[in-house]
Amino acid sequence: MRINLIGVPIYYGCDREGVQYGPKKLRENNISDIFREAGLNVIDLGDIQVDKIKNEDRFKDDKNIKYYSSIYKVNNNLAQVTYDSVKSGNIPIILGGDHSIALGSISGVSRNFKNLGVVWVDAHGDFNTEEISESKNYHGMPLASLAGFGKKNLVDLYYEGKKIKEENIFHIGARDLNIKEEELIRSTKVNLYDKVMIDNKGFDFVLEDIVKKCIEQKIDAIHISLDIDFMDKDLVPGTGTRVEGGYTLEDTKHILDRIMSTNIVKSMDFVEFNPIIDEENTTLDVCIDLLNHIALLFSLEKRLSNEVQC
Ligand code: 4U7
Ligand code: MN
Ligand code: MN
Ligand code: MN
Repeated sequence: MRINLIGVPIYYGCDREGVQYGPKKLRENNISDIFREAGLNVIDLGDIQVDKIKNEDRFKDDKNIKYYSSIYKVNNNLAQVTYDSVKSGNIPIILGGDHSIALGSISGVSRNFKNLGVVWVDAHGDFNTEEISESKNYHGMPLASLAGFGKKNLVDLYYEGKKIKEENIFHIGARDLNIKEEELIRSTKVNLYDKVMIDNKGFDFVLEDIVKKCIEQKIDAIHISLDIDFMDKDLVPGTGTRVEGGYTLEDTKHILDRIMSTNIVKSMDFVEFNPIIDEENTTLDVCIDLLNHIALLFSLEKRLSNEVQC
C-alpha cells in the first residue's frame, strides 16, 4: 500500500485566486516527508494540469456554472488518476484547490468499489445545483452532482450515472446552507449531521451512527472529503468561505480517528487551503498538524494489516 499525493491547483470552483497555490505551499512544507516519516510509502504524482482561463470568459460555456469546461476537464482527468491509484491498491490523497475537485476524485474512486461511502466534513452543504446556486461557483455544488442532481454532463462525468447512493453520504458540520440547497438536501436520504444536531447530541453520537450505518449498509470503502472551513473561522483565516461557530482541530482529529478506525478509508480530499489570505501561517500550521495526524492514522492501519497477515 502506498500513499499517492495528487495536487489540483484550481480556483475556478470558488472564483477567488490563491487556493490554487495550496498544493505548492504544502509541498514546500515537505508534505511527502510527513507520510514517509510515519513509516508509509509515498509517491507524489504531481499536479493535474489546469489551463489558464481569463476572468471575463468564465460564463462562456455555461451561464450557470463559472468556468464550466475547465472544471469538467480537470475533474475528468483527476477521476482517471484517482481510479488508477485505488485500483492499484494505493491511497490517493487529493490536495486542493477548491472543493470542485471532489467531483473528479470521488468519480474515480467510486468506479473501483461496489458500495462506496462518502464522509463530507464541511461548514457548507456543497449541495446546490446550478439552477439554485446563488454564486454560480461550482465548489458549492459537487456533492449534488455526485448524488445525481443538476447538470447531466457533470452527473455523467468519467462514467455514466450518479456516483454515490444518497444514503451512503454522511455530511458532518453544516452551519451555512442556502435555503433552496437545504430544501434539496433534506429531500434526499443523505445523512445530514448539521451544527444543530452535533451541538445537541455530540460528536460521539454522530460518529457511532455513521459507523453503524456503514456496517448495516455494507459499505466497502470510505472516501473522506475534508474542507478545512469545517473548523472555526478564527482557526482558518486561510480559507475563502469562513463560517463562525465552527469546530476545533481536536474535533476534526476526533472525526478522523473514528472514521479511520474502520480501516476502510481508501481515499481522501484535503481542500480549500488558500495560502495567499492566510494570516501568519495560522492555517498552514493547522493543515500540517492535521496531515501529520492523517499520516499517523494511515500508518497505524498499515501496521494492523501487517500484523493480521503475519
Ligand atoms: B465550499 C455557498 F452561497 N453555498 O454556493 C455558495 F454560501 O466548498 C458557499 O464548501 C459554498 O467551501 C462554499 O457559493 C463551498 C454560499
Ligand atoms: Mn466544501
Ligand atoms: Mn465549505
Ligand atoms: Mn470554501
